[in-house]
Parts: sequence; C-alpha cells; structure tokens
Amino acid sequence: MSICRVCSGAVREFFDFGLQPLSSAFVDPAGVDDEYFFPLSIGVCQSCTMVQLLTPAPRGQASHEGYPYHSSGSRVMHKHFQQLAHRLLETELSGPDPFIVEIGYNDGVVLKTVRDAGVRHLGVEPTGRGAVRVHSAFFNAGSAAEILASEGPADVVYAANTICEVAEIAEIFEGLKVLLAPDGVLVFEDPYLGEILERTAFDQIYDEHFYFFSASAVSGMAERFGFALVDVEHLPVHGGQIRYTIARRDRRRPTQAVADLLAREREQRLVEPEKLQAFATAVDRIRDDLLELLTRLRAEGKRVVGYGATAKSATVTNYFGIGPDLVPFVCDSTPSKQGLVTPGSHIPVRPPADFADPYPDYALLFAWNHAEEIMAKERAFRDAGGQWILYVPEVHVL
Ligand code: DWN
Ligand code: ZN
Repeated sequence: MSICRVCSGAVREFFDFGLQPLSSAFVDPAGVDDEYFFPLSIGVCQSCTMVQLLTPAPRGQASHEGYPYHSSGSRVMHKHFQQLAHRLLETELSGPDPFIVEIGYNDGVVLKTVRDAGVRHLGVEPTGRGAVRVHSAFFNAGSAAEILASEGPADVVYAANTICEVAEIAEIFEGLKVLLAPDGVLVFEDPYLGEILERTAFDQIYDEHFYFFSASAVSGMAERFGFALVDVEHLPVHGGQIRYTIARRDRRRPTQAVADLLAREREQRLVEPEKLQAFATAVDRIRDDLLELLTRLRAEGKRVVGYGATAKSATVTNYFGIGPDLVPFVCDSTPSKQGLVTPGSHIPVRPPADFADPYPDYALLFAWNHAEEIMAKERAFRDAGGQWILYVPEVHVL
C-alpha cells in the first residue's frame, strides 16, 4: 500500500513490473554499468479511484535539456497540435488580448502556432528553450504568481502529455488558482486509462507516466481542488487519449460528453478488481506470446529488428527480458538516440536508413501508436516481403 497523491487514500497495487530503468535514459554503450533503476508498480486509490504509480521516479528527468523526445517527429502529431492551436484561437483565445500558457511545451508546435496568430503566449518548463517565449520553472503557485504579475491572468493553461507526469499534482492546481482568469480553463490531454485497460496498452506504464487518468478520477480531483471537469474529448493519438477541460467551480456548465463518459466508465466498472486482474493476466499473456514468437523466429534464423526506440519500449524490453540477442537493433529517427543503447535492455539504436540495409524479415513495432504513419512510410518493407510484429492489444503479425 502507498498513499494517494491526490486524496491521501490507500493505493492498492495491481501490477508490479519490478526494477525498471528511466525510459528516456538512453546510454552510451560504454556506460551501461552505471544505470539508475527504480521499482515500477501501479495501483488504484481505494478512495478516489485515481490509478497511479506506487513510487514516483525522480522529478525533472523529463525536463533536462537532452530529453530526447520531440513531438513533431511525427507528421500526425505535428498536425494534431496545430489543429488544437487553431481550435483554441477560434474559441478560448478569441476574446480581446488573450493569453495562453503551456506547461511542458516540448518543441512548441502549439505555442508557435498561436504566436504566428499574434496571441500572447508563454511556455513554462524548468529548462526553457526554443523559439517561443518561456518562463523557466516548474508550474506551481510560485511561478504562477510571477507570471500573473508580469503578464496578467491566463485564458488558457494547456498541457499535452505532461499533467499525468506530475506526481505532486496539487501544485498544478495551486498554480491554476493563482493564474487562471475567472473564466479561464485548463486544457490537458493524456493517455486514457479506459483504453490502456481495454487494449492492454501496458507499455504506457513507465517512469514518466505517474497518473493514468479516467474522467471520473479527474472529475473528483478537480472538485477536490475547487475546479470542475467541464468537457472531455476522445483523441485517437498515442493509442487513445482524453483531452480534459477544467474550469473554476460553477463557472461553466459541463457538456453532455462529460456526463456520457462518466456514465460509460460506471457501466464498464473501470477500476473494479476483476478488470484490473484481467489486465494483469493479459500483460503476462502478451509477454509469453511475444517471447515465444521471438525465440522461434531466432531459431528459424529470421532477422527481427525493432522500430521506434520509444519510452514505452523500456517497459516492454525490460519487463519481458528482450535484449539484443532477440532484437539486435532498433531503428529510430531521433538523432540524439542513435549510437546509444536502450535503457536497461541495451539494444543499439540506429538510424532508419539501417532498416532497409537490408530489410529484416520482421520488424517489432515499438512505436505501435504511430503504426499507420510508419507503415505508410515503410511500404517498401512490406513490398519486399517483410512483416510487422505488434503486441497491443495482443501479439499479432501483419
Ligand atoms: O508521453 C510521452 C510521449 C508523448 O512521448 C513521453 N513521456 C515520452 C514519449 O513517449 P514515447 O517515446 O513512447 O513516444 P512515441 O511518440 O511513441 O515515440 C516514437 C518514437 O519513434 C520516437 O523516438 C521517434 C520514433 N519514430 C520514428 O523513428 N519514425 C517515430 C515516427 C513517427 C517515425 O516515423
Ligand atoms: Zn485518492
């Protein structure tokens, strides 16, 4: 048991991945003896139903300058963020002299789009960088007060793939209390618990993802901190996410979409023990099936290469015990990952050009959330007789 970071209730574990490395800590092949590991296990709060890790990884890992993830490395994601920015410009940011703050703005697609529309904007991140205006800090009551003093209240505070990473989430709400305009909103998008459980997307569970949100847990959390969940939107990206809109209490009427999703979650009995037990069983079935397949292919002399050195793949390779003996290398378009080896599992990362040189018999698609985009880009692999191996929602070959 551990203590819930939202409500101080008891968190009951439902899956233990054992010791895991930090998912973005790609290592120089010479430095593999010096890696940091932490206990990765996930549980559900018996009081507020928030699903969360039992032990947070050290804070700030995802914020250092060398952080190797760039959201616009995917064409689909680039477009996704541009569309969101345009939508905000037409709605929340359409009043006089609007102001948007983005927490953890990554490579700044949203902020650059609003900047180009002449809208006041600010990125908040401990190691602020890039072509947008930034405030270098964690988002909390202190930094929110500084921003309020210099810029005035925010109409929108936005965050993608960030809020779920902040274990001390009360700090976010304390900052919102200070900075948000009376009718301002927090808009954030993160992986959806419902889809993680339904599709056995167990590899969304790694050091950087602390919370696994459902609409009901987010609604309860918002109320606890003096806010309300007023809108939800399903997003098809990253294997299924929800975009939540939070307003100050009693300022906005929640949409029908909120009522519908809350009702569906009740119907699905999302965090009931049987559901969580079924998830645990399904993860171990995927492990057995994938190891059986990879071992058989190796025995048959087939070449298997990994595709996408994702943060998610740290859980897959380390929990399953997949190393370079089964997957000799993984190709990835991120230059800062190339030449290094994957955290814990030590699979060399190589540029995508190596994928075709020559094509392997099978490609294990770690970046399954970008399947459509990657398979379209790598059509020639299929044409040459290559096959994709996927493991979500179960092991299958395409
Ligand atoms: O939440 C998070 C998500 C949004 O991004 C972070 N905590 C960390 C990161 O997680 P991830 O590494 O699992 O994200 P992706 O988007 O699944 O990573 C895709 C990887 O695949 C990247 O390293 C880039 C690579 N890639 C590629 O080699 N060719 C991606 C595409 C689209 C490609 O065509
Ligand atoms: Zn709780």
